Amino acid sequence: MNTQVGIIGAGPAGLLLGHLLHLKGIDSVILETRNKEYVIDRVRAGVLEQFTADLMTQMGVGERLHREGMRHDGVYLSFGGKRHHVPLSELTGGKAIYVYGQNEVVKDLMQARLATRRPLHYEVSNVSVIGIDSTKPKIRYQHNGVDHELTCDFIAGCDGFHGICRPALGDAVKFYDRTYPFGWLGILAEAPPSSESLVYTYSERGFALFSMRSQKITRLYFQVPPDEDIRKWSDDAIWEEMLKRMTSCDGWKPNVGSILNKNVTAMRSFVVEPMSSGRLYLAGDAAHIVPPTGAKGLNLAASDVMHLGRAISAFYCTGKTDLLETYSATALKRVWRSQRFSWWMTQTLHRFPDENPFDYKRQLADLDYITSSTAALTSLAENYVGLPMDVAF
Ligand code: RFL
Ligand code: PHB
Repeated sequence: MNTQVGIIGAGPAGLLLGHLLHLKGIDSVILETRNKEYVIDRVRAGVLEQFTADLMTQMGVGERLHREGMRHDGVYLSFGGKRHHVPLSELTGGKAIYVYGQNEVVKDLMQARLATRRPLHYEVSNVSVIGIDSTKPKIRYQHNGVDHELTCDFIAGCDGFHGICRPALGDAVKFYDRTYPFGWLGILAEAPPSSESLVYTYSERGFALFSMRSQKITRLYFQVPPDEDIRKWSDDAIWEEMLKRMTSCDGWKPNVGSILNKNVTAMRSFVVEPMSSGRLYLAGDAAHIVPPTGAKGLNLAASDVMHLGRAISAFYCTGKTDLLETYSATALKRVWRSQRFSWWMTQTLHRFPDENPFDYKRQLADLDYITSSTAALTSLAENYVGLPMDVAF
């Protein structure tokens, strides 16, 4: 079996890349270890940058995003019991964020893939890559109990943080990482959002975040120890803690409702450099992880694949490899900027177990400065909606 681009992983990165290549008439095969329902049901990202929304629109997969997604022109930072509004659009020349679940993004992209009739195989196993330094690298895998070998011109490693592609880069790569001494306990609740904007709260009891998925569903998180056992938290205890952290002096608090889903996510920052070796190119979480505080992970996956799609398409149009050669450096520039922002949001809004009263006061002073300086607020806003980048593929 042959294809032009073998794509490993059918999360947002793999599906977006497959569609970008399709729009350029380039053939691909997408391989995914999980089943379709699992990939759709995973509760993950909720916030798309302006760039990601524009990319989806220009790729022709943004129709439902614009119909059902929620455009947010602002966000709140809450500390010392008070909510402070950050007018994102006013500070960034009209840009915004879009609250649209990763589940919905994935559904739209699966639908688009199906319509192209190009291959997307779920529940594959024993995936491995071989010959990445040759011009015909191969992917070996099993599907429905049968062994397959797929010969490709290029392989895209879109298989997330625990995939097999990053280890296949070999020994010449370098890792940069940091783990955090906390995780997030996240819930989906059947409760109409009580605020039109997201609320990031820094309280003495630790970080909490109010977000949403629709007019009926609220998404909430709070900081817990990294290895917290979710079974320790009854629904009542979760709401009690959520309300203690989030209720502000003006009486604002989230609406309480039945909890549909709850889990704990560990937090880390991670980057591999370079993001490619031979004809294997990584994109998305396979190459980097950001703590979710800045809402950047899926957005970085989107910017990676736009660059990779453009580089591969330039190769087929002109035979030139220059964009492929600079892919890693180009992608990493945005990755590091998003790492910086996500780290900064995380360390500003969380309580650290080893902090002392000085650190707590310093964090409050940081938040006080940000919310009282137009320069600082503008910097926050331009990073949060996504640093400027043109959609070009
Ligand atoms: P994914 O989504 O992990 O998809 C990788 C896919 O590869 C499959 N796979 C394999 N397939 C074939 N062969 C193998 N050997 C394979 N090994 C693995 C996996 O089954 C999977 O389907 O990576 P991708 O596509 O790079 O997408 C990245 C995003 O999923 C991730 O960055 C975001 O979810 C991060 N994130 C957020 N990002 C945002 O931009 N905005 C947000 O608001 C936001 N909030 C979040 C988040 C992540 C969170 N968690 C749970 C980590 C909130 C949370 C709580
Ligand atoms: C979410 O809605 O899941 C969400 C929102 C903002 C974040 C992280 C996650 O920073």
